[in-house]
Amino acid sequence: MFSLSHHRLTALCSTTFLLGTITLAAPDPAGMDNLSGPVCEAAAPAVKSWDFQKDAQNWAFIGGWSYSGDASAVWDAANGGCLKVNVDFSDDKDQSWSEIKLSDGSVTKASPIRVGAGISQASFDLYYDASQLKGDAALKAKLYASSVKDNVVIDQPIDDMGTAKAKDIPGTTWKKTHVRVIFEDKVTEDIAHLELSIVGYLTSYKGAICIDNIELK
Ligand SMILES: [Ca+2]
Repeated sequence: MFSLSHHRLTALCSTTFLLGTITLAAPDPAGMDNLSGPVCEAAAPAVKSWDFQKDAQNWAFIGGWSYSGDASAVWDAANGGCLKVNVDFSDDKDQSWSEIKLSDGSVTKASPIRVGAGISQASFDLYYDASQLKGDAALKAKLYASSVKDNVVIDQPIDDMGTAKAKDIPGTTWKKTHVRVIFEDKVTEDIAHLELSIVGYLTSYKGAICIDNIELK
């Protein structure tokens, strides 16, 4: 069930909910909540999302770790608007963790991400040129966040970007993968700083990658 796309899962939730209302002999609100709750968890609304429809939404390259190339993050009209990250791992192709840090500069202590009931997962779409990932080379990622209380509330490496199941972009060497990670600990403190890092693993990838539909929920 968890390999279904978001839309399929949403549809499944509606169906299950309807079946529940039909088959319950004596429906009571509490029982129906129990039926719909766990199944529909993945369809819960995002606490915060970025769809890059019109601009880069304050995301920018803020620095690297074991990364010696240049990088930039700019808005691009492709894919209904996305964040295009120009990377150059060519001098770091022997590194197993070469990191490009991206951050939404509008997230600060003065204007934090209000987590409400909490954040327990993150997801985003990644578009990349598969012809540049040969042999052992891979792209990985990391999510990092600190709270308004100066605690590190997310420090989550993402080793598997789902590239084995990535979809081809017809007529190109590009692929798209949907990355989703569930945190071990729910984030319950408002976020004052958020980073999404793109990590090169034994890769000399040089050029663009695109990120879209970042979601925290
Ligand atoms: Ca978009």
